[in-house]
Amino acid sequence: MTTAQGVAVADDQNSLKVGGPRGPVALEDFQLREKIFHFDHERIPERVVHARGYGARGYFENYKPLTDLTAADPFSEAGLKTPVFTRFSTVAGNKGSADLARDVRGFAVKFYTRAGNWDLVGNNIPVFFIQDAVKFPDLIHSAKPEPDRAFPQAQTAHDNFWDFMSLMPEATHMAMWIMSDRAIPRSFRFMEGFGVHTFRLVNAKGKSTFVKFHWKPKQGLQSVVWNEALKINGADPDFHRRDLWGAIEAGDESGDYPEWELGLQTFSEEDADRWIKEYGFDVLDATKLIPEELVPVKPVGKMVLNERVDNFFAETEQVAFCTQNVVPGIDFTNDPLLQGRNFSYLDTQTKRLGGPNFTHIPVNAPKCPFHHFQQDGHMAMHNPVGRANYEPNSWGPEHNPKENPETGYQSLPVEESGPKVRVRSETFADHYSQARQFYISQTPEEQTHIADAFTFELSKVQTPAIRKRMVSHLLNVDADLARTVGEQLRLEEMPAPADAAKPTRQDLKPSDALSIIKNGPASFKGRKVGALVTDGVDADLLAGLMKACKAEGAMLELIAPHVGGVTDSAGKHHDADEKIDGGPSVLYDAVALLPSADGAVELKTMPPARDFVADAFAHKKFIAHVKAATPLLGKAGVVPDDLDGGCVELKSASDCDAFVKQCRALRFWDRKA
Ligand code: HDE
Repeated sequence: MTTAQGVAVADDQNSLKVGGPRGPVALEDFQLREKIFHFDHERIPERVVHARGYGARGYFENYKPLTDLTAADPFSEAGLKTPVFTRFSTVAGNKGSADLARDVRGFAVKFYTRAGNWDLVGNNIPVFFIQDAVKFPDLIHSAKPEPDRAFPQAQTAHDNFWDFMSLMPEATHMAMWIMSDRAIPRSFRFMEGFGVHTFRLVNAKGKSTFVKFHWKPKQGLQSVVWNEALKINGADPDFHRRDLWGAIEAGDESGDYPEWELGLQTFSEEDADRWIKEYGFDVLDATKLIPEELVPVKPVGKMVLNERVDNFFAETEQVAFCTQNVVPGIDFTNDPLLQGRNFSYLDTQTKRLGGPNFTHIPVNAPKCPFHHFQQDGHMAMHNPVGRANYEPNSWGPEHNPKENPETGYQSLPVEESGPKVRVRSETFADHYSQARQFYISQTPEEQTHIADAFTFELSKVQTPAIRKRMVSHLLNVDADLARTVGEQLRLEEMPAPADAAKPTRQDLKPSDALSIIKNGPASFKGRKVGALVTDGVDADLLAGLMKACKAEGAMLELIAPHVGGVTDSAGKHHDADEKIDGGPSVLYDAVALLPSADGAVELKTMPPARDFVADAFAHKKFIAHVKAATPLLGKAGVVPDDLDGGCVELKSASDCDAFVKQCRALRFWDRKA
């Protein structure tokens, strides 16, 4: 061990004292002062939004050359692998907030291409709250803790947020998404990502095509239910980061890493103009999406996250994404939200990372060669060599970078004309039709979750007029939804529908792509079964369940009364992954109750064991159980009459396969819980 100056340290346990071991500490103790000084400066400002995040390294693998569409390097060759760094995040909470907040998730990918860094800074929801960047500070102020009281943390369930939302009709479509289960994903691995804005792809000939970017998780979509989210936040506030870390760690053994396919919706300016007339949405309006039924999403490559970071701060905290980091072949559109973002990211990073040289930090530096005359500033790591530091100059050729019109970035020469105005486009005026389309695309179960989420959030709102105003917008989305929420809030009277600039279209067809349940996984791969075990657990059954999980690519964890583990019926010892109060069933996708007869009697007396069972049942999880678990089920309020098709009795090891296959449906939604 040395000091930061490289001087070897002889004693790192004691400070330097004058007059013997009980004397005052000497100012001269440079070793102590340096250590404490550095510690005092460990924190940097957290991101003003998306503060809580988790990142990993990986690669993007391109399927086929897309040179017809774009000159962008990652799409230039079949099989080309471009290194990436991806950071997932929540938006509103601070750095230490819990992972299962009801919130949008950030989905930001930095591609280290051979032509420079390209950042696709997206979210897990394809639309946004607002249409113009000028409203972003208002939106975020309203969502963050209220300024006088500094609560609630990482929650939108408060007056300020719903006050703002109910005064901004354009936010209604997004309100539907954040009140859906999209805002409480089971894992980063099981959620989609979207570039949100319309971008441009530009080919080598300068031909531009509009594009929307989509990430689709290879293992299907999955969310938790709200009551689970509330409990997960207590049991494991790091649920999502632990999940990603664990999944990549498990991949090191199995070779199966978290994967997403990148898909493109491509379309022409003529298509875009036509849709304004036909469907009433403008592709420059970030509160709208393009239904996949209208423009299918074409898969073009896949992203694999296969490396955990070596140091969270160095990479995940210091990574700086920016929408204006584009490479030749990718260009912007006039989406006013995107234009505002192009300013914001660089600006905020200069403050957060302490100066203009944050591109020198390894996670932010391009992996391709780079040469420029930017110099000096705080913490300059790449310093120019030689005499030339301006252009044009007559030095060189060494250390003297020159511009290159052939390979250099060319902005698309888009023609713009007309007056300079501070107005909102008429084509952005339909605020409800796609909100309705989203709602009618959900399964009945998902519609119930949306109504319950609105009810929960608006029940935390203390001002009745705000609750009512929000319901007035829902009346423009769907009368049944508005009525259900109104009744669940016990509104004294239903408000009139909010004034609408454009009437809600009733002719937009449901889109299956918008539902999570309709886009679940084909297998139970990557999911987790929690088995509640005690001494005397049936050895054959346990082995059978382990085998069935392994065959499916699922994980099995053992939860026991003591962390020291259990001894099975054949006398074999098994370590426990969790002690019962540290491993509630909300942390698992399905559960197995495998106590011995004596064990069930012991578990019956333990509140966490009763909660384990009662929650699994209420959250409509698949439950495998042995006969001996009947008294425990009963104590948790699940009597024999309640046992439905989602509760599977394991009589022998051969039943385990069928149980794990059944779990592919993820939940037994028909349960009357
Ligand atoms: Fe961001 N956003 N944003 N945003 N955003 C930031 O940049 C901003 C928006 C998104 O993991 C900040 O480096 C404005 C949409 C992600 O490091 C800041 C507007 C989408 C991340 C900022 C938006 C996003 C950020 C804060 C409206 C989805 C986290 C720290 C015009 C397409 C990136 C930082 C990471 C972060 C500004 C709207 C995604 C302040 C002004 C829409 C994933 O610059």
